[in-house]
Amino acid sequence: MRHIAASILVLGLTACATAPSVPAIRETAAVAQTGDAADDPAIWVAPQPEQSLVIATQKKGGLYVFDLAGRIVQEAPGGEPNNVDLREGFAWPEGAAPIVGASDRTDNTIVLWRFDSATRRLEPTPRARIATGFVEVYGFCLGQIGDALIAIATDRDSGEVGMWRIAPGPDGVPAGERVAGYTLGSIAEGCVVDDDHGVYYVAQELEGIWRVDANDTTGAGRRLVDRVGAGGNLVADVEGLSLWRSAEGGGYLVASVQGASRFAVYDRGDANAYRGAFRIAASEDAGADAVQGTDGIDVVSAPLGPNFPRGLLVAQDDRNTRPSELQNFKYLSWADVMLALELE
Ligand SMILES: [Ca+2]
Ligand SMILES: [Ca+2]
Ligand SMILES: [Ca+2]
Repeated sequence: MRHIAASILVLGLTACATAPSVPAIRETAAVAQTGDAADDPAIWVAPQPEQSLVIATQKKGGLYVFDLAGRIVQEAPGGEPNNVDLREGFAWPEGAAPIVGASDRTDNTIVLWRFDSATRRLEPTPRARIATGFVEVYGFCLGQIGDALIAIATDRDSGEVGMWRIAPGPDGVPAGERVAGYTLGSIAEGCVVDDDHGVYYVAQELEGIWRVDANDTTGAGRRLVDRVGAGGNLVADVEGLSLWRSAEGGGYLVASVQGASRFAVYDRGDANAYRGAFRIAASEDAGADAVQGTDGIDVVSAPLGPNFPRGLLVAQDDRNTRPSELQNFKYLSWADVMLALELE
């Protein structure tokens, strides 16, 4: 959601004066749909890291799969998948393999696909659709809490948050049982599950970032990590959330701050201390333009070859320029973020 309120713009410009810029490494191919169409990425880390892939939504018509060079290696048209996430090791009838999920606005379901690690292909036909009961399903993320695979989805207007436990049904088809739900009261989208800490984060776009215990079925114990406006470091809209995970539960929470075209970074630990914010500049070879008005993001800490020695961050770019093209995603080296924000 985009608000062009003068006060927000002024706030954003003031606040981002202090945010250092980190150059993109490259950009993906553009999506084939006009307007605001690219939305949210999920990174699949391959056993051979340089073969890793980025699965991303084109929210008017399907999924794209990009390689680390930014080339389209697969398209899976269908539906209106808004946010996407994945987890390894789902018990498919054929054996353990990654599960990919998305929030589909055509029928307000959680849609689930099998990903084949061996062929590096997403099975284009979904294996299951789980009805959310929402008026308009919006945000989506997956998590593994102990033995339980969980899916979290949000409703666009009410900010309702629902949690489903996902498990293979008797026929091997993934089935979902709703296990928690509550309403934030206004638009909420981005979310991410911290499997190791047993919590998840959800972005209420106009308010801030909430941290919620995965066992808190009513959301009553949720804590505001950071807020929009006075007393906070955020500017509306707060969009995608992701985690850069290091050993023993360390690392960082990253938030896409659309209203200021910047990314806020917090410690992943219990206190979620604010570590600063950065912007994404054009790549040094000028092959990729800077990021404006960012939406969904994903980040991994696994080394993915010489360009991404401390991991990869993928960010949607609202305006893909130089040359002027339809929307796409930018790739960033997390090592450059660590340098810019003096992390570790
Ligand atoms: Ca979005
Ligand atoms: Ca741009
Ligand atoms: Ca470009």
